[in-house]
Order: sequence, then structure tokens, then C-alpha cells
Amino acid sequence: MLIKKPSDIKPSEITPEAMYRNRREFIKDGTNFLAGSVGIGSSLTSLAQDGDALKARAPAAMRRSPPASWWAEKFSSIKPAPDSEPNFTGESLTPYEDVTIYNNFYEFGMNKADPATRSGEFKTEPWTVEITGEVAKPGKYDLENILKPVDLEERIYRLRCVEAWSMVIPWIGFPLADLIKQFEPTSKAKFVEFETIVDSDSMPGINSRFAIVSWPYREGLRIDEATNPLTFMAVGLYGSYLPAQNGAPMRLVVPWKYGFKSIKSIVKINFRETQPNTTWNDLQANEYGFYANVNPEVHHPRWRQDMERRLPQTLLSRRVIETRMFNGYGEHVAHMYDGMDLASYY
Ligand SMILES: Nc1nc2c(c(=O)[nH]1)N[C@H]1C(S)=C(S)[C@@H](COP(=O)(O)O)O[C@H]1N2
Ligand SMILES: [Mo]
Repeated sequence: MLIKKPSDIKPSEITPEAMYRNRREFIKDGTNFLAGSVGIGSSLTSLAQDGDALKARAPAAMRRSPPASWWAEKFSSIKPAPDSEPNFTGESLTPYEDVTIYNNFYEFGMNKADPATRSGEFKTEPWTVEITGEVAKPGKYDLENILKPVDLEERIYRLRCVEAWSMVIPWIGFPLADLIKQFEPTSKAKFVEFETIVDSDSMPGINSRFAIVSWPYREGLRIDEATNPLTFMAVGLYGSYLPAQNGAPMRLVVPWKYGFKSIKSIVKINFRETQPNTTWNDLQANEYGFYANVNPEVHHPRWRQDMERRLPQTLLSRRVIETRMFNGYGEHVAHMYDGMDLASYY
């Protein structure tokens, strides 16, 4: 077997995981895990057990989408995350395996492993995004064209699901504000509405008799939230393209809100004057609000919101931590909600 000198190894041969482990080895985990005995509710099953079974079921080939050549060029220069908050959390990263196997993407099914194991037929090329409503430049745009003017950067964010689990994920993408300004919103654009693709041929959850969502999956933000510097459009994670299960080719990431706001595989962006309907709010308005800001003081009937399991859990450590207001990003976002009663606008 040939042994390659480090200088002979092309960057493309280094797995993103290995790259990240090296780069981030210095991270001292500042996360303060609470004692394993803290009662956090019976809904919190141990991922240590689920995890091994899930990993065995997800074929490695499904982890990365095969991208057209323009993607490789786009990914050849990525501005690294600064080593400080809010774009870098200082906590250890959730491993690639967990980020890409433990997912919520109901279009592929309701179980955590469904998006990884049932998205093999999903096509992300060609991909167009339709821009409508209160903008000077509406139209159907090829993804390649709308990504041309944006510079890719890395952001390491916490993601906190309303189901009381959380991850730390190194995303690749760009501020949503950089995308929005291309379409020149009018003064009537007070809200932004997003829709996910509906492709029943490749998304086995769409016509499932267990489906509870009326498709397309929809989300929305107020325009000031959408243009907040933290609000991110991700096109990759761990230095590589987004796998289908994480919302390829482009998904929203709103780190101070519950995970369900971070809508995946976006095909429509509509600018409007009134607040849009959103998927989870439509389904169960008493449990899921439009704002969905992470808030340990607003209770949810089925999951504790004052604590969370930081993935991956192991048999030895359940890694239960306290949930922070605005998921720890309050300094950068709390001002947008001045004077609002967050118990009513949850
Ligand atoms: N289209 C679509 N987007 C979605 C979902 C979904 O079911 N469909 N699930 C949401 C939920 S509940 C969460 S927690 C996050 C999970 O993102 P991840 O699987 O990349 O961690 O995606 C969100 N975006
Ligand atoms: Mo979620």
C-alpha cells in the first residue's frame, strides 16, 4: 500500500470529521452537565441505545449529496467561524454521525432515522427557489444564481428542539439577510414565509397514512428576525454539502428559536405584510407558537423546556443541561422582543 505524505493528500480526501476533530481539538468543553439522576421526563429515551441501532441502518453513501461542479467551487473558500460567541459556542461539537442520523424531517417519515435511511431518491439538482410577494424582483431563481453573490462562512450554533434534545452543529452558509437584499423587499414586507419542497416520489412521508402535516411544510419570521445577523441559510455542515436529511440543498437555521422554525429544503420564499400561517402552529396552536423563541419559562405539555439532553448521550453520561433563554443568544436577539409578553407570544 502506498503511504502518502501529508502534502500529497488532496483536501477532498480528508473527511470533514477528521478535519474538524483536528481543528477543534483544543476545545475545552465548558458545558456544565447536571447530575445524571435529574428527572427530565419519560419522553427522554437514551440515545446511547437508539444511537447504535440508527447508525447501523444509515448507509454511508446517503450521507452526502453528489453535487454539481459549481458547488465544489463555491465550497473552495469558506470563512471559518471566529473563536467567539455568538458564531462559535466553545462547547464540543455533536459528532457528524449524530447530526446526520438523528433528524426530524417528516417528509421522509416520523422516526428519527427515517430521513437518513429513506432519502436516497431525493434529488437536489436542478433546484429553483421561487420568490414572491412584496419584493421588487420576484421570480424563479436557480439556486446556483442566488448563491453566486454570497460568501460562504462557517457558524457553530446550538440547535434546540422542542422535544428537549439539543446539538452543537458547525454549519456552512450565509446570513439570510444577504439573500433577502438581492430581491429588494418593499416597505410592505413585514414578514417572510418559507416553504419546503413537496416531492411525493422521493419523500415517502408525504403520502404516508401516518402523516400529520398538511404539506408543504411552512415557516415564517418577522422581517427584523429574518434580517438579524444570526439568522442563517445553511448549504452545508461539517465543511461539506448538506445531506438530504439535514435539508439539502438549502435550509434555514434560527439558533435562538426551537428547531421546528429551521425549515428544510426551501423552494419558496414569500414576502408579505401579514403574519403567515406556520405548520406546527396550525397543527397545535397551544403547544407551538409563531415566535417559538427558546424559553425555559414557558411550559410545554409534553416536554420540559427548562432542561435539555445534549447529544450525543452515552450510557455513562446523560448530558442533561439547563436550557437557556433564547438558547443562550439573548444578547443578540432579546431587543427584538422588547415590550412583548413572551408568555403570550410563545
Ligand atoms: N421541511 C421540514 N423542515 C423541518 C422539519 C420537518 O419535519 N420538515 N423538522 C424541524 C424540526 S422539528 C427540527 S428539530 C429541525 C431538525 O433539524 P436537523 O434534523 O437538521 O437537526 O428541522 C426542522 N425543519
Ligand atoms: Mo424539533
